[in-house]
Amino acid sequence: MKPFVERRSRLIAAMRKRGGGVAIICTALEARRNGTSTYPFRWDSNFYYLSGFPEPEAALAIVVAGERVETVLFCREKNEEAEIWNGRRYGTEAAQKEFGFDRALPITALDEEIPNLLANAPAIYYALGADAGLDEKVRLWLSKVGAKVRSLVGWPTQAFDIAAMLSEMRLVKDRFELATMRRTGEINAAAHVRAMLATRPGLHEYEIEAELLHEYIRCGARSPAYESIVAGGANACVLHYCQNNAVLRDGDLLLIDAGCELGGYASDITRSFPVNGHFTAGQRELYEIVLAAQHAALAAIKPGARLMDLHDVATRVIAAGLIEAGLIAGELDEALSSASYKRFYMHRTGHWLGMDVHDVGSYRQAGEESSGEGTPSRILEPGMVFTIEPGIYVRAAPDVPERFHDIGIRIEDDVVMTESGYEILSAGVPNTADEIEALMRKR
Ligand SMILES: [Mn+2]
Repeated sequence: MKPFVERRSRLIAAMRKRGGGVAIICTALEARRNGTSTYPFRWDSNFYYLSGFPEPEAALAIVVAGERVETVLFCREKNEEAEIWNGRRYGTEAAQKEFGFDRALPITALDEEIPNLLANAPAIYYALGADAGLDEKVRLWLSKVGAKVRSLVGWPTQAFDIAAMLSEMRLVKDRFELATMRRTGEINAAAHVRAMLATRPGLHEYEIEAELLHEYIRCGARSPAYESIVAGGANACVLHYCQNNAVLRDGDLLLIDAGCELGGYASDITRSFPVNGHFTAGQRELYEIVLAAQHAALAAIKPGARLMDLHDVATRVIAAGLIEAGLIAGELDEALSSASYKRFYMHRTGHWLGMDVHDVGSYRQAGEESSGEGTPSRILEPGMVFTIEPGIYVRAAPDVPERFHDIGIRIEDDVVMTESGYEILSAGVPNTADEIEALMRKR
């Protein structure tokens, strides 16, 4: 309960700075899969970040009026019949106590109660434009307040985007979040090791995917954080490949980009390794470039560095490597300014990581104007978690040496910025070519 109460206090302080008002945060809707089946329920990240409340059909209201603060949870009521069929519910009474809210009300009272809370409030805080259903609800709630205006009830004249406010909070992880993310990273690393040990020619990509899922679930991370990419050979050159149904071939590389979710936090690791346990000369040549790019990006992490600096140094190493390998022509500076390397390295080197795999948080440094050289990138601060994932993707083509055909390599690790440097959350899985071959010899 403690981290959630702490986060609510920080949000309350931020609302007070803006003159107070009422914040409304709803959890996710259950999504129908087909027939009478639903997708496994996953709460809304912002709602869970503030409440810790795991059930569907719930919302949170926070009222800040001067010194007065009230937190109200709306949730499902106890219902014996429903609980016999679909499982236990907290109900309002237990939820209020266990999750530390001032009040808990039935979710069925939401449309009636929110207008009462909004009456005389100077501002409303919600995720502006994020969901058509919520936008319509807000319109409805406000119109109900408006109907009372003749009886001298004031209505909110300002709206603040609570998603933007929470993004900034969520970008810097607290110690509870970091503890969870360390464990998520450990489990994911173990799963990638398991996948390497299980790989051999003739298996299907999905058989390796099953190894990942086995390890995740066995360790209590009940769901992948995103669709796993298990891509052999040329499939690795499809950045978001997820069919995972091809047969693994002797002599090919296998690229796995997969992560589990634990306690609402994502891990995100990519490894590229030989199906038969031995890199070919061409594979190793490109692998060493990508690894050097990752090391260069890691070395660039220091107080005052910007996220984009890591991309710039990684890109420099990759472009130089591509020239050396004969994949692109010309001088390094020319390759960088013309972006000719983008034929083989077309994505960014990293993204924020947290409750969402591509986590919230602005990539721009607030208060700095664009210099014309592009937008000033975010300065790294302790507690920010991000991935470093350079790659090289070479599809077969007449102008490409055959030893590089259909090779896709990405090396991705998860990093948290600390006061003195950084900590790698995904260190439990080998990432040099020699370490990978050594591990795979144990098969
Ligand atoms: Mn990633």
